[in-house]
Amino acid sequence: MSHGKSCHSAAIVLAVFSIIASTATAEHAQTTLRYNPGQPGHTSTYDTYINLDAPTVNYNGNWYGHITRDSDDPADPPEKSTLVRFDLPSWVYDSSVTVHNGKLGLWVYGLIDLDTSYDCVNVGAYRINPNRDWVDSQATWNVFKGTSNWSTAGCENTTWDRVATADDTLMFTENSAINRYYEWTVTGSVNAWKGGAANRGWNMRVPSYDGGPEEGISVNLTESSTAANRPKLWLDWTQTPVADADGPYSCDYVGSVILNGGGSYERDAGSLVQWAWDLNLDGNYTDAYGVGPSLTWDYLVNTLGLTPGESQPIGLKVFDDDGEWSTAAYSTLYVAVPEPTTMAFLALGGLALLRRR
Ligand SMILES: [Ca+2]
Ligand SMILES: [Ca+2]
Ligand SMILES: [Ca+2]
Ligand SMILES: [Ca+2]
Repeated sequence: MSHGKSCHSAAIVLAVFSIIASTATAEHAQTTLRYNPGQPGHTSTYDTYINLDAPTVNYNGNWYGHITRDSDDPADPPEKSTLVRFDLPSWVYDSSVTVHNGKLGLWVYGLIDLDTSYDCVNVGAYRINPNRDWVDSQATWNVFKGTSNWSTAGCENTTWDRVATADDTLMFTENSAINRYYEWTVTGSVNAWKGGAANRGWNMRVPSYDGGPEEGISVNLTESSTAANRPKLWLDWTQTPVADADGPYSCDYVGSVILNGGGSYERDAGSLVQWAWDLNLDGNYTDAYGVGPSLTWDYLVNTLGLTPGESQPIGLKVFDDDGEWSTAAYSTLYVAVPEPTTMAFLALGGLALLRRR
């Protein structure tokens, strides 16, 4: 029975495919995109610090920023906060791209009054609200641009200026090493922007500390002459692959046809690991597997139920080493009719042979 044989081989292929798929998902090859000002891949970074003690002064143009607190009362604002934003290229927003991990890196060159074993400050990355289109050369403790005031000075209003909960918070103590990058995990914010919220970057602020005199950290900003020490954003991302079903195809009566998925490709690092075909277009991509499967007329007609004499749509989806499927690509497959056409063709051929004699 050809039916039984076909179903059996399909089941084996499916089992093998399951093993390949789970292995690929575990490896999850990803691409890392790094934004370093002045380095390849960088577009634009904007930053400045703002200062409670000088609420109308804009500090853009300085190579440094401060992130401090000097009030024990958690209801009070911090002393100095640093605003930072990175423009992202348009492809990051494409639905084919998934950002798995985003890290904001700031080069810490100094600790401010962290000099006893009791001293500690927490520094968090708080996403700034979409309606706060702050301008680096204008923002101060009082305004986010021009004469537009923050709802609460210092970008402190958790309804209108920034989110209430940090993407990530790092603790600094007297033992924290300086002259190195510290990285805040900011995947949530990057995905919020991918989801449609306008990107206004982060307010880097101290939500809490051990108390006492002003404490905090000092960081290099975009104006730093050392490009390697400027703010950076690392994104680990994957992109779905692209299927190409090629064709159109034609299968002779009791012959076979070889499909060609070789034009399909992976868009990020890594490779394709499976090609899955839907030949009766019932939405199940389980009719054939592989980049170039060979299919018999008998399988197409008697197992899949394709109608001889018609050109029918077929679909291909490809699966990559990141564990992601492409969207479907389509082509057409013509399956030849059995006897009448074939017999007529043979008869005509025979006639032509006869006439040549
Ligand atoms: Ca700046
Ligand atoms: Ca991929
Ligand atoms: Ca990949
Ligand atoms: Ca199918």
